[in-house]
Order: sequence, then C-alpha cells, then structure tokens
Amino acid sequence: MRITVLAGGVGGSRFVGGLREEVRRRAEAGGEPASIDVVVNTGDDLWLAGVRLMPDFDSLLYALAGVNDTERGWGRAGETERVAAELREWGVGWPWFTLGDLDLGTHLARTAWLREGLTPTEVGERLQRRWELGVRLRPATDTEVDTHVEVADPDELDGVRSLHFQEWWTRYRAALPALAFRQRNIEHARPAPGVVEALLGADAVLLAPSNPVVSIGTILAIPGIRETLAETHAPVVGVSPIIGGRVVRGMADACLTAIGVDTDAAAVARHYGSRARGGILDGWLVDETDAPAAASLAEAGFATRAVPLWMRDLDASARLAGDALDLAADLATGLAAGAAD
Ligand code: FO1
Repeated sequence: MRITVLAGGVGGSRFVGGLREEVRRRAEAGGEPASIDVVVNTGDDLWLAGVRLMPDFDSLLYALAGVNDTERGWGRAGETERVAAELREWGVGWPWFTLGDLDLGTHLARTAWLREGLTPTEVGERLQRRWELGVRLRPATDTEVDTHVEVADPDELDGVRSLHFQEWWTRYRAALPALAFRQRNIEHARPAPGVVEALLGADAVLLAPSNPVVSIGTILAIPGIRETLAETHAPVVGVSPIIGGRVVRGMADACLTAIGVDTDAAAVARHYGSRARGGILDGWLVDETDAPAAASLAEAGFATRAVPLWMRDLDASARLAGDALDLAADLATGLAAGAAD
C-alpha cells in the first residue's frame, strides 16, 4: 500500500510521525505493509547568511530522526548558538532568527551540495540518508518559490511592503495584517521529480493538519499539483488544522483571515473544496467538538468524520493517522462516499 502526504513543518511532523507509527503497528498486526511519501512545503525556504534554509523539510527531517528540539518545535535538540552570536556581532543574517550550530551543519551541507549542482530533491535524498526515517521526504518543487507577505506600510510608495514569510512569522509573529501572500516565481515552478508519480501511484493521499494557506496552500499553488490531485484514483482525505474555532498551533488564523476564510474546520474544508465539485477533498476529519459541522459538510460532498484531533502524544497521533487511513479505505470501497459517519 502506498500513502502520500502533503505536509508543512511542525503540524506535519507530528502527523507524519503518527502515520509512521500506525503503519508500523498495522504491519506488525499482520496488516498490509505501507510506504509513505511526504510532499513537503518549500514556501518557507530562504537564503540567510549565505546558506539555504528549508525549515519545513528540516522540521520533518529532525522530528522523524528523533533529533529535534521538541520544546521550540524547530531546530535541533541539544543545540548551541556560538556561531549565531558571532553572526550577530558581524551583523550577518537576522538577529531575531537563530541559526544554531548543529542546524548550521545542515544548512552548510545543503548549500555545499547545491553549489555542486545538486537539486533540492537530490540534497534532500542525501540529508535523509543519514537516518532511517521510514518515510521518503520530497520537496514539493525544486524551484525556489519563497513566500512573501505583503503588509501595509504608509512609508512605501504604493503603501505596501513585501516581507519574506520568515520575517513576518518570526520577527513580527504574524501580527502585521497580511494583505496578500505571494510565492515568487511559482508560475514557473513544477512539481519536483517523483511528486506527481507519488500522488498518482498512491492508494491514499492525506493532507496533514498544516497551515492551509502558507503550507498546504503553497504546495497546491505549484502548477500541476491540483490537476494531479483531481486525476489520482486515490481518495484524498484532509485533517482539520482547526479545533473548535481555534488553530491547534502556529498562527494559521492570521493567514486564514488574510485570505478571507473563517478560522473554522468547515470553512477550511470548503476552502480546499470537495473533489465532487472541482476541489481536492473526498474526506475531511474534524474534532469531536466540531461534529455538528459534519452533516452540512456531507451535503457539500465531503465525507466527514468527527474524531479526536489533538495529537498530544505519539499514541494520539497514530490513532488520528489510523482514522484518516480508515476514511480513505472506506471511500475507496464506496462505504463512505459523501456519507457522514
Ligand atoms: N522560528 C522562530 O520563531 N524563531 C527562530 O529564530 C527560528 C529559527 C529557525 C531556524 C531554522 C529553521 O529551519 C527554522 C527556524 N524557525 C524559527 C522556525 C520556522 O520559522 C518554522 O519552522 C516555519 O518556517 C514556520 O512554519
């Protein structure tokens, strides 16, 4: 069985970790073994201090390798910041954006390989070869499509200033109202090698509970991705990143507001659209607190189930991943076509 997941960084890491655990448990219990491909958002990526950062890829890499800083939710465990202190003294990089010493090892290796002519996909293969992740991480595209955020600025000529997403996110904590999100160059981007094949060849495509705008949204904006999701025979099942009207973590509400979508489990599903009506979703998982939304979503063509969405630990994440796989399986056998359970 082949499972392909669209994911961002932090929410994606927990969900993919749970999926890996659930697939292992089902195989151990005599179930069908499954492979997992993860199509990773590259819109958060940036050049900083002369090195190429790929934050969502690195969050998944470190979390699945078990070397991530679980407190901060990004970067490496046991990190030190001697080089970062020197960079601040030299005025290189961003003083509000910490490049830890171990993390810099990753960025230097990546940048060295990129300068040798490797693509981000080939660099990703080399990075994940160091640990047995049990899944295959795939940058969504090999084209640089860094997300920029347009904010109001009276000092600017047209009253708009464009910030790199990472500055908006880490320096301003998404507190500056975003007028628009722009992925530079995305019209020229193409899915990275292996991504279309991973979506067409999947038995289930899952959308992790990542930021619907700047993570999942950026992947969907790559020309060819939406068309491939419309074409795949695999059921497409998403997990709501919103529970009871509140984001689970991160600042997805600031992003949703910016594009006029309510911070609500049903609104996000409608934003993605049901495949029956030209969107991408066949199924949608909401938290039990949002069960009342299930009936209206079913009428709109989303096979909706209310299950515990909080990924408080590996067991909860594994159960959630299992619920997503079960909904996909029921959709594949016609047991859940549009029906609300
Ligand atoms: N997030 C912060 O809030 N502050 C930081 O200083 C910071 C540094 C950093 C360095 C490397 C990296 O890969 C990620 C880093 N992040 C930091 C997290 C980053 O903003 C997030 O991983 C995502 O890009 C947001 O979805």
